[in-house]
Amino acid sequence: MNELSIADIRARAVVAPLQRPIRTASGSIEAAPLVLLDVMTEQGLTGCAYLFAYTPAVLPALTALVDQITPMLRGQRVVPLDRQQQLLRQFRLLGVQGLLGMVLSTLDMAFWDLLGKAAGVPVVRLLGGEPQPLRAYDSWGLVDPGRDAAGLERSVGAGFAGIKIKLGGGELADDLATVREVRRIIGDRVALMVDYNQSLTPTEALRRVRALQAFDLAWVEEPVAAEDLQGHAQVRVQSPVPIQTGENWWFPRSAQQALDAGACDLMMPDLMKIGGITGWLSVMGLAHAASMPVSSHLFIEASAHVLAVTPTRDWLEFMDFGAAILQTPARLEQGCVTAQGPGLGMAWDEDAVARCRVG
Ligand code: SMN
Ligand code: MG
Repeated sequence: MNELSIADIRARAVVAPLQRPIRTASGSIEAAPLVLLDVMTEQGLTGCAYLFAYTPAVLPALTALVDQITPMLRGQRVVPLDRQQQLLRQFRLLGVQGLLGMVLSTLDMAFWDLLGKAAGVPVVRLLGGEPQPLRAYDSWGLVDPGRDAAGLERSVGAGFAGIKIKLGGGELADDLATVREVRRIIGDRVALMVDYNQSLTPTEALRRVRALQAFDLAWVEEPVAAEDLQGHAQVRVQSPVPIQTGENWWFPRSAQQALDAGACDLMMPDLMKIGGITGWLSVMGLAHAASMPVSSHLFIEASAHVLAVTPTRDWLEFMDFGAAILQTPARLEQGCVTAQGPGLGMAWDEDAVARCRVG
Protein backbone atom coordinates (compact mmCIF):
# COMPACT_ATOMS: atom_id res chain seq x y z
CA MET A 1 0.00 0.00 0.00
CA ASN A 2 2.81 2.38 0.92
CA GLU A 3 4.62 1.93 -2.42
CA LEU A 4 1.82 3.19 -4.67
CA SER A 5 2.95 6.01 -6.97
CA ILE A 6 0.89 8.03 -9.44
CA ALA A 7 1.52 7.34 -13.13
CA ASP A 8 -1.31 9.29 -14.76
CA ILE A 9 -4.76 10.75 -14.17
CA ARG A 10 -7.70 10.58 -16.57
CA ALA A 11 -10.73 12.88 -16.39
CA ARG A 12 -13.84 12.05 -18.41
CA ALA A 13 -16.85 14.36 -18.59
CA VAL A 14 -20.27 12.73 -18.69
CA VAL A 15 -23.86 13.85 -18.32
CA ALA A 16 -25.67 11.08 -16.50
CA PRO A 17 -29.45 10.66 -16.53
CA LEU A 18 -31.25 11.12 -13.23
CA GLN A 19 -34.18 9.19 -11.80
CA ARG A 20 -35.93 12.56 -11.46
CA PRO A 21 -34.84 16.18 -12.10
CA ILE A 22 -33.63 18.16 -9.12
CA ARG A 23 -35.65 21.36 -9.09
CA THR A 24 -34.56 23.85 -6.43
CA ALA A 25 -35.44 27.41 -5.53
CA SER A 26 -32.06 28.35 -6.97
CA GLY A 27 -32.15 26.44 -10.27
CA SER A 28 -32.97 23.07 -11.81
CA ILE A 29 -30.73 20.10 -12.65
CA GLU A 30 -32.23 17.81 -15.30
CA ALA A 31 -29.22 15.46 -15.56
CA ALA A 32 -25.99 15.04 -13.61
CA PRO A 33 -22.87 16.62 -15.16
CA LEU A 34 -20.02 14.55 -13.72
CA VAL A 35 -16.26 14.26 -14.15
CA LEU A 36 -15.05 10.69 -13.67
CA LEU A 37 -11.52 10.60 -12.29
CA ASP A 38 -9.19 7.61 -12.72
CA VAL A 39 -5.84 7.81 -10.92
CA MET A 40 -3.54 5.20 -12.46
CA THR A 41 -0.50 4.00 -10.49
CA GLU A 42 2.87 2.62 -11.59
CA GLN A 43 1.89 -0.56 -9.77
CA GLY A 44 -1.13 -1.14 -12.02
CA LEU A 45 -3.94 -0.16 -9.62
CA THR A 46 -6.48 2.52 -10.53
CA GLY A 47 -8.37 4.67 -8.04
CA CYS A 48 -11.65 6.21 -9.08
CA ALA A 49 -14.05 8.86 -7.87
CA TYR A 50 -16.58 11.17 -9.47
CA LEU A 51 -17.06 14.91 -9.23
CA PHE A 52 -20.48 16.56 -9.54
CA ALA A 53 -20.20 19.76 -11.60
CA TYR A 54 -23.71 21.19 -10.97
CA THR A 55 -23.78 22.57 -14.54
CA PRO A 56 -22.37 21.17 -17.83
CA ALA A 57 -20.98 24.65 -18.51
CA VAL A 58 -17.96 23.97 -16.28
CA LEU A 59 -17.15 20.43 -17.48
CA PRO A 60 -14.47 21.59 -19.98
CA ALA A 61 -12.82 23.75 -17.33
CA LEU A 62 -12.84 20.90 -14.83
CA THR A 63 -11.24 18.37 -17.17
CA ALA A 64 -8.69 20.99 -18.22
CA LEU A 65 -7.91 21.65 -14.56
CA VAL A 66 -7.25 17.95 -13.98
CA ASP A 67 -4.94 17.87 -17.03
CA GLN A 68 -2.97 20.83 -15.64
CA ILE A 69 -2.69 19.33 -12.16
CA THR A 70 -1.64 15.84 -13.34
CA PRO A 71 2.04 16.75 -14.04
CA MET A 72 2.28 18.04 -10.45
CA LEU A 73 1.30 14.57 -9.21
CA ARG A 74 3.09 12.19 -11.63
CA GLY A 75 5.63 10.08 -9.74
CA GLN A 76 4.27 11.20 -6.35
CA ARG A 77 3.27 8.56 -3.79
CA VAL A 78 -0.38 7.89 -3.03
CA VAL A 79 -0.38 9.39 0.45
CA PRO A 80 -3.62 11.43 0.56
CA LEU A 81 -2.60 13.76 3.35
CA ASP A 82 0.75 14.56 1.72
CA ARG A 83 -0.80 15.08 -1.71
CA GLN A 84 -3.45 17.41 -0.30
CA GLN A 85 -0.84 19.43 1.58
CA GLN A 86 1.27 19.57 -1.60
CA LEU A 87 -1.64 20.88 -3.69
CA LEU A 88 -2.84 23.30 -1.01
CA ARG A 89 0.69 24.73 -0.93
CA GLN A 90 0.95 24.94 -4.71
CA PHE A 91 -2.38 26.79 -4.96
CA ARG A 92 -1.97 28.89 -1.83
CA LEU A 93 -2.02 32.22 -3.72
CA LEU A 94 -5.06 31.28 -5.80
CA GLY A 95 -7.04 29.66 -2.98
CA VAL A 96 -9.04 26.46 -3.24
CA GLN A 97 -12.66 27.52 -3.37
CA GLY A 98 -14.68 26.66 -6.47
CA LEU A 99 -13.67 24.34 -9.27
CA LEU A 100 -10.15 23.84 -7.99
CA GLY A 101 -11.42 22.79 -4.56
CA MET A 102 -13.79 20.33 -6.21
CA VAL A 103 -10.92 18.75 -8.18
CA LEU A 104 -8.62 18.54 -5.15
CA SER A 105 -11.38 16.99 -3.05
CA THR A 106 -12.27 14.42 -5.71
CA LEU A 107 -8.60 13.51 -6.24
CA ASP A 108 -8.44 12.88 -2.50
CA MET A 109 -11.37 10.48 -2.74
CA ALA A 110 -9.63 8.63 -5.58
CA PHE A 111 -6.41 8.41 -3.55
CA TRP A 112 -8.26 6.84 -0.61
CA ASP A 113 -9.98 4.48 -3.06
CA LEU A 114 -6.50 3.38 -4.18
CA LEU A 115 -5.34 2.71 -0.62
CA GLY A 116 -8.40 0.59 0.05
CA LYS A 117 -7.95 -1.38 -3.18
CA ALA A 118 -4.24 -1.91 -2.42
CA ALA A 119 -5.12 -3.28 1.04
CA GLY A 120 -8.10 -5.22 -0.28
CA VAL A 121 -10.45 -3.58 2.22
CA PRO A 122 -13.25 -0.97 2.20
CA VAL A 123 -11.93 2.52 2.98
CA VAL A 124 -14.01 2.58 6.18
CA ARG A 125 -11.69 -0.11 7.62
CA LEU A 126 -8.62 2.04 6.84
CA LEU A 127 -10.34 4.76 8.87
CA GLY A 128 -10.70 2.50 11.90
CA GLY A 129 -14.32 1.55 11.44
CA GLU A 130 -16.33 -1.11 9.68
CA PRO A 131 -19.13 -1.09 7.11
CA GLN A 132 -22.47 -0.64 8.87
CA PRO A 133 -26.03 0.27 7.89
CA LEU A 134 -26.48 4.06 7.89
CA ARG A 135 -29.98 5.51 7.93
CA ALA A 136 -30.73 7.37 4.70
CA TYR A 137 -33.28 9.95 3.64
CA ASP A 138 -34.60 10.20 0.11
CA SER A 139 -33.71 13.62 -1.25
CA TRP A 140 -36.30 15.19 -3.55
CA GLY A 141 -36.34 18.54 -5.31
CA LEU A 142 -39.26 20.96 -5.34
CA VAL A 143 -42.32 18.72 -5.32
CA ASP A 144 -45.87 18.97 -6.62
CA PRO A 145 -47.76 16.84 -4.08
CA GLY A 146 -50.38 15.97 -6.66
CA ARG A 147 -47.95 14.88 -9.35
CA ASP A 148 -45.41 13.38 -6.91
CA ALA A 149 -47.72 11.67 -4.41
CA ALA A 150 -47.13 8.19 -5.80
CA GLY A 151 -43.36 8.73 -5.92
CA LEU A 152 -43.30 9.94 -2.33
CA GLU A 153 -45.33 6.92 -1.27
CA ARG A 154 -42.82 4.72 -3.11
CA SER A 155 -39.98 6.37 -1.19
CA VAL A 156 -41.66 5.49 2.09
CA GLY A 157 -42.48 2.03 0.81
CA ALA A 158 -38.82 1.51 -0.16
CA GLY A 159 -37.95 1.92 3.50
CA PHE A 160 -36.66 5.48 3.75
CA ALA A 161 -37.17 6.75 7.29
CA GLY A 162 -36.70 10.33 6.08
CA ILE A 163 -37.73 12.44 3.10
CA LYS A 164 -36.28 15.82 2.13
CA ILE A 165 -38.09 18.22 -0.15
CA LYS A 166 -37.03 21.59 -1.43
CA LEU A 167 -39.03 24.73 -0.76
CA GLY A 168 -38.81 28.38 -1.72
CA GLY A 169 -40.06 28.13 -5.28
CA GLY A 170 -43.03 30.36 -4.42
CA GLU A 171 -44.62 32.17 -1.51
CA LEU A 172 -45.10 31.03 2.07
CA ALA A 173 -48.64 29.90 1.28
CA ASP A 174 -47.23 27.57 -1.39
CA ASP A 175 -44.71 26.15 1.08
CA LEU A 176 -47.42 25.58 3.69
CA ALA A 177 -49.68 23.82 1.20
CA THR A 178 -46.83 21.61 -0.01
CA VAL A 179 -45.57 20.64 3.43
CA ARG A 180 -49.09 19.98 4.73
CA GLU A 181 -49.79 17.62 1.81
CA VAL A 182 -46.39 15.91 1.90
CA ARG A 183 -46.73 15.36 5.65
CA ARG A 184 -50.16 13.77 4.97
CA ILE A 185 -48.71 11.53 2.24
CA ILE A 186 -45.67 10.28 4.17
CA GLY A 187 -47.33 10.14 7.60
CA ASP A 188 -46.04 11.30 10.97
CA ARG A 189 -43.45 8.59 11.54
CA VAL A 190 -41.20 9.54 8.60
CA ALA A 191 -38.75 12.39 9.22
CA LEU A 192 -39.37 15.40 6.99
CA MET A 193 -36.57 17.81 6.11
CA VAL A 194 -36.88 20.93 3.95
CA ASP A 195 -34.19 22.71 1.95
CA TYR A 196 -34.50 26.34 0.83
CA ASN A 197 -31.25 26.29 -1.17
CA GLN A 198 -30.17 29.75 -0.06
CA SER A 199 -33.25 31.47 -1.43
CA LEU A 200 -34.53 33.60 1.50
CA THR A 201 -33.52 36.62 3.56
CA PRO A 202 -33.07 36.00 7.30
CA THR A 203 -36.31 37.85 8.05
CA GLU A 204 -38.33 35.89 5.49
CA ALA A 205 -36.68 32.66 6.59
CA LEU A 206 -37.78 33.19 10.18
CA ARG A 207 -41.29 34.04 9.01
CA ARG A 208 -41.50 30.81 7.04
CA VAL A 209 -39.85 28.57 9.62
CA ARG A 210 -42.25 29.78 12.31
CA ALA A 211 -45.23 29.13 10.03
CA LEU A 212 -43.95 25.61 9.25
CA GLN A 213 -43.29 24.69 12.88
CA ALA A 214 -46.51 22.71 13.21
CA PHE A 215 -45.31 20.06 10.75
CA ASP A 216 -42.53 18.61 12.93
CA LEU A 217 -39.65 19.28 10.51
CA ALA A 218 -36.36 17.55 11.24
CA TRP A 219 -34.45 20.53 9.84
CA VAL A 220 -34.57 23.61 7.64
CA GLU A 221 -31.56 23.66 5.31
CA GLU A 222 -29.64 26.62 3.87
CA PRO A 223 -32.43 29.16 4.47
CA VAL A 224 -30.15 32.02 3.41
CA ALA A 225 -26.99 32.40 1.26
CA ALA A 226 -24.47 29.69 2.20
CA GLU A 227 -21.70 32.21 2.86
CA ASP A 228 -23.97 34.37 5.06
CA LEU A 229 -22.96 32.84 8.38
CA GLN A 230 -24.37 35.75 10.36
CA GLY A 231 -27.65 35.38 8.51
CA HIS A 232 -27.77 31.69 9.31
CA ALA A 233 -27.00 32.49 12.96
CA GLN A 234 -29.73 35.16 13.04
CA VAL A 235 -32.26 32.57 11.87
CA ARG A 236 -30.91 29.78 14.03
CA VAL A 237 -30.98 31.67 17.31
CA GLN A 238 -34.73 32.34 16.92
CA SER A 239 -35.79 29.31 14.91
CA PRO A 240 -38.12 26.71 16.45
CA VAL A 241 -36.70 24.18 13.97
CA PRO A 242 -33.04 23.00 13.75
CA ILE A 243 -31.02 24.81 11.08
CA GLN A 244 -28.91 22.64 8.76
CA THR A 245 -26.08 23.77 6.45
CA GLY A 246 -22.61 22.84 5.24
CA GLU A 247 -22.86 21.56 1.67
CA ASN A 248 -21.15 24.70 0.43
CA TRP A 249 -18.31 24.88 2.95
CA TRP A 250 -14.84 24.84 1.42
CA PHE A 251 -12.25 22.76 3.36
CA PRO A 252 -12.23 22.32 7.13
CA ARG A 253 -11.52 25.88 8.23
CA SER A 254 -14.87 26.97 6.79
CA ALA A 255 -16.59 24.49 9.09
CA GLN A 256 -14.89 26.04 12.11
CA GLN A 257 -15.92 29.52 10.92
CA ALA A 258 -19.54 28.37 10.77
CA LEU A 259 -19.31 26.83 14.25
CA ASP A 260 -17.73 30.03 15.59
CA ALA A 261 -20.59 32.04 14.05
CA GLY A 262 -23.22 29.76 15.60
CA ALA A 263 -24.59 29.33 12.09
CA CYS A 264 -26.24 25.94 12.50
CA ASP A 265 -27.60 23.24 14.77
CA LEU A 266 -26.64 20.48 12.31
CA MET A 267 -23.99 20.21 9.62
CA MET A 268 -23.78 18.40 6.30
CA PRO A 269 -20.35 18.81 4.69
CA ASP A 270 -20.01 17.86 1.03
CA LEU A 271 -17.07 15.49 0.39
CA MET A 272 -16.37 17.23 -2.93
CA LYS A 273 -16.00 20.65 -1.30
CA ILE A 274 -14.76 19.94 2.23
CA GLY A 275 -11.46 18.42 1.02
CA GLY A 276 -12.50 14.86 0.28
CA ILE A 277 -12.10 12.13 2.88
CA THR A 278 -9.05 13.89 4.31
CA GLY A 279 -11.06 17.08 4.83
CA TRP A 280 -14.01 15.18 6.23
CA LEU A 281 -11.83 13.55 8.90
CA SER A 282 -10.84 17.00 10.19
CA VAL A 283 -14.41 18.29 10.16
CA MET A 284 -15.89 15.29 11.92
CA GLY A 285 -13.51 16.02 14.78
CA LEU A 286 -14.76 19.61 14.99
CA ALA A 287 -18.36 18.34 14.98
CA HIS A 288 -17.56 15.81 17.69
CA ALA A 289 -16.06 18.52 19.91
CA ALA A 290 -19.15 20.66 19.30
CA SER A 291 -21.55 17.71 19.79
CA MET A 292 -23.06 18.59 16.43
CA PRO A 293 -24.85 15.96 14.32
CA VAL A 294 -23.25 15.37 10.92
CA SER A 295 -25.06 14.30 7.76
CA SER A 296 -23.69 13.78 4.27
CA HIS A 297 -24.38 15.62 1.01
CA LEU A 298 -24.57 13.62 -2.23
CA PHE A 299 -21.75 11.11 -3.01
CA ILE A 300 -23.63 8.22 -1.46
CA GLU A 301 -20.85 5.69 -2.02
CA ALA A 302 -17.97 7.59 -0.39
CA SER A 303 -20.24 9.13 2.26
CA ALA A 304 -21.13 5.65 3.54
CA HIS A 305 -17.46 5.14 4.43
CA VAL A 306 -16.88 8.42 6.27
CA LEU A 307 -20.26 8.60 8.03
CA ALA A 308 -19.58 5.15 9.48
CA VAL A 309 -16.60 6.59 11.42
CA THR A 310 -18.21 9.94 12.25
CA PRO A 311 -18.88 10.06 16.02
CA THR A 312 -21.93 12.36 15.69
CA ARG A 313 -23.27 10.80 12.42
CA ASP A 314 -26.86 11.61 11.63
CA TRP A 315 -28.34 10.99 8.15
CA LEU A 316 -26.96 9.86 4.78
CA GLU A 317 -28.46 11.80 1.89
CA PHE A 318 -29.73 9.47 -0.83
CA MET A 319 -29.55 11.43 -4.08
CA ASP A 320 -28.10 8.99 -6.57
CA PHE A 321 -25.95 10.79 -9.18
CA GLY A 322 -23.70 7.76 -9.76
CA ALA A 323 -26.32 5.11 -10.51
CA ALA A 324 -26.27 5.51 -14.30
CA ILE A 325 -22.49 5.09 -14.69
CA LEU A 326 -21.59 2.60 -11.94
CA GLN A 327 -21.48 -1.19 -12.32
CA THR A 328 -22.99 -1.53 -8.83
CA PRO A 329 -25.06 1.49 -7.79
CA ALA A 330 -25.56 2.25 -4.12
CA ARG A 331 -28.17 -0.04 -2.55
CA LEU A 332 -30.83 0.83 0.00
CA GLU A 333 -31.56 -2.01 2.44
CA GLN A 334 -34.13 -1.53 5.21
CA GLY A 335 -33.79 2.22 4.78
CA CYS A 336 -30.02 2.12 5.15
CA VAL A 337 -26.88 2.27 3.01
CA THR A 338 -23.75 0.27 3.88
CA ALA A 339 -20.25 1.05 2.57
CA GLN A 340 -19.00 -1.31 -0.13
CA GLY A 341 -15.39 -2.23 -0.94
CA PRO A 342 -12.67 -2.70 -1.71
CA GLY A 343 -11.77 0.95 -1.69
CA LEU A 344 -14.89 3.08 -2.07
CA GLY A 345 -16.63 0.22 -3.84
CA MET A 346 -17.10 1.93 -7.19
CA ALA A 347 -16.36 0.64 -10.71
CA TRP A 348 -17.46 2.40 -13.90
CA ASP A 349 -19.97 0.79 -16.22
CA GLU A 350 -17.86 1.57 -19.29
CA ASP A 351 -20.70 1.03 -21.75
CA ALA A 352 -22.83 3.53 -19.84
CA VAL A 353 -19.92 5.94 -19.58
CA ALA A 354 -19.46 5.77 -23.34
CA ARG A 355 -23.13 6.57 -23.84
CA CYS A 356 -23.00 9.54 -21.45
CA ARG A 357 -19.68 11.04 -22.58
CA VAL A 358 -19.62 14.73 -23.53
CA GLY A 359 -16.85 16.98 -24.88
C1 SMN B 1 -28.80 19.96 -3.75
C2 SMN B 1 -28.59 21.06 -4.52
C3 SMN B 1 -28.08 20.93 -5.81
C4 SMN B 1 -27.78 19.69 -6.32
C5 SMN B 1 -27.99 18.59 -5.53
C6 SMN B 1 -28.50 18.72 -4.24
C7 SMN B 1 -29.39 20.18 -2.38
C8 SMN B 1 -29.27 19.06 -1.40
O1 SMN B 1 -28.92 21.35 -1.80
O2 SMN B 1 -29.00 19.34 -0.23
O3 SMN B 1 -29.51 17.91 -1.78
MG1 MG C 1 -29.09 21.29 0.25
